Amino acid sequence: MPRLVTSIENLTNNYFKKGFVVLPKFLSSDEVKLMNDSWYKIVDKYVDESEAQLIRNVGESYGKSGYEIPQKEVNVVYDKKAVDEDRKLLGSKFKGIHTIGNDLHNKFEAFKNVVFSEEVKTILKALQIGAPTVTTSTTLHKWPLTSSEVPAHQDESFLVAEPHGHITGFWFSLTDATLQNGCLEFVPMSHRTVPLKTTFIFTENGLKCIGKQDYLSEVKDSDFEQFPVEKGTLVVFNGLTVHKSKPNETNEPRHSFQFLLYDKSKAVWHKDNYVRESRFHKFTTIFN
Ligand SMILES: O=C(O)CCC(=O)C(=O)O
Repeated sequence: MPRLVTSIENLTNNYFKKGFVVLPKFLSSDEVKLMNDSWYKIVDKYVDESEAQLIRNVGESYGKSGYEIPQKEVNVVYDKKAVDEDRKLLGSKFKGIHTIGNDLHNKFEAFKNVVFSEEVKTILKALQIGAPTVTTSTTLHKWPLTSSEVPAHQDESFLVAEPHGHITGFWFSLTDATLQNGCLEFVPMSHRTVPLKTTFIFTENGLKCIGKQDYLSEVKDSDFEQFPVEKGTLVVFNGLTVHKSKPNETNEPRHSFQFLLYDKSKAVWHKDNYVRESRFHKFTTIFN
């Protein structure tokens, strides 16, 4: 069972004031191990060794990019440095994976048990999220040599529910996340101070930028605070909080799991979102 080892007051104060809260020791070592074993088995069973289906940060030459509507039971996005010009994987099918998803919360016990746990429900109630509806759940991996940065962003740019302000992310470290391997970095209070100026919706030509192109140009490097955490830590953050993570500069991989939800009692999911329901991917409301 996950554990909440902080007071509700500390939880809500940090989340509402700073836009995020760090909750150490939320998962036990056994739970972390089950989740790590689970994504490994998922890749082993579902992922084709021959070529990368989806590639992140890709140039025109690959034709396809990570920004396609996922069409498989399990969708894996590779880092660009993990594939050659012909989309062939340069190493094993594990190394160089950026994300595995996007529906782990519905399909695989190790993730389901955490997403629908009583402790997560306690947090959602404390944050007054009336109808928390999970839209996507993925593991994210930073492998040595292939990982690149996750650039500064607000999740609400890519997950659009209107009115804005009703998206929350739950991020779990499945290894220690350190200053050297790409821990999370946040701009404190940015959920209040940095207005959402850009959203991306999905068209037949890929993602279309709505609003300002010079996305987050006013945010400076020095505005970010780094949050190294031990494995098993949960970080809960507001969808408007600006965050990023650097590449992994070590010889060991960094793994994490995250799920993102919107409050269906207060906002409506945009029909042209990149993340959408399909026969492979269902949104699930945690309180029913
Ligand atoms: O795990 C990371 O490094 C970044 C995660 C992130 O940006 C997100 O969950 O929105």
